[in-house]
Amino acid sequence: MTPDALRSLEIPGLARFESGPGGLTRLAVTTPLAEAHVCLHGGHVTHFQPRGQSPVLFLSARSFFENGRPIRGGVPVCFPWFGPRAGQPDAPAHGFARLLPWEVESLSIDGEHIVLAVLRLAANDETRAHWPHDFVLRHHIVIGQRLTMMLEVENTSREPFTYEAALHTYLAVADARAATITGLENAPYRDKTDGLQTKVQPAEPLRFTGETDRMFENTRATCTLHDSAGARRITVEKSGSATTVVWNPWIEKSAAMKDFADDEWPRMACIETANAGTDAITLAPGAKHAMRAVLSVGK
Ligand code: TA6
Repeated sequence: MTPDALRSLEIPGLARFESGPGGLTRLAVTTPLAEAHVCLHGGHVTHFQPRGQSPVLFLSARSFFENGRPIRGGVPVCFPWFGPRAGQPDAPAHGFARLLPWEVESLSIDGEHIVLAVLRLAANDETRAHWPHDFVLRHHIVIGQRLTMMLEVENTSREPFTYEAALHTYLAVADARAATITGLENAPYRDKTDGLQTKVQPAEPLRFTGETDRMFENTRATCTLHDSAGARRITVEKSGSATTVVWNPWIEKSAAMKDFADDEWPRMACIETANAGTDAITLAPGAKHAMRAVLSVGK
């Protein structure tokens, strides 16, 4: 989109487009309710901070901000596959949606100072080279005291397609070693740190005691991250999502990631809202599917 087209969408004093890290264009929202940044690269929410709170999303100090590379932190949009692509080790992890520039379809504010930005990614020659289907993604981002993200997938092909998707949310915590996650008690999961073996979360909160990478399929529960060291809770409610992924890279994996500082892992925890694995979605021609995550902060 041209700078003039973006400027015409701005809401004076509340929502504007600016050059962010790496010169990537981002929407900067500052209202009485919250601050937020949304990078057009990847349709990527990189910052959300309700008034009176510290930032809710973790963003690595080492993140790349380059076309073609994922941003480390915030809420990466994973589509049309999750994780490594089956049978194609050279394919970009988590799909191509987070690597491409998105358009701004609309930007508005309501009477309660809640901002709605709708970002759009449609199939093009680059995406078709990876994945031979026509689609439109719309990312509805609602910025108020809470952050609501709704990822809508539309099949504009003439044939059905099956996809995986995730809002790969990196939450900011004061110390992951002292944090717990409730909402997943007794739920089965596939343990990515142990050959994707199926295990069951005990009837107790999930704690981080090492690299943690758990894919809870067929779960629609609200999860709450209890950040005891930060004296706050972050709740992730969801709809239209059957998979929840919980991830912390811990020490060794952090050291192996160029876009992640070695000492950052205690300050983040991913609670990802997804449809992946056996929860992959098949869309008929012309059909749409919406997946929503709502982040809220409490004491
Ligand atoms: O969601 C967990 C996960 O699949 C981990 O296995 C780890 O790979 C993480 O995503 C980050 O993936 P990325 O491709 O962004 O480095």
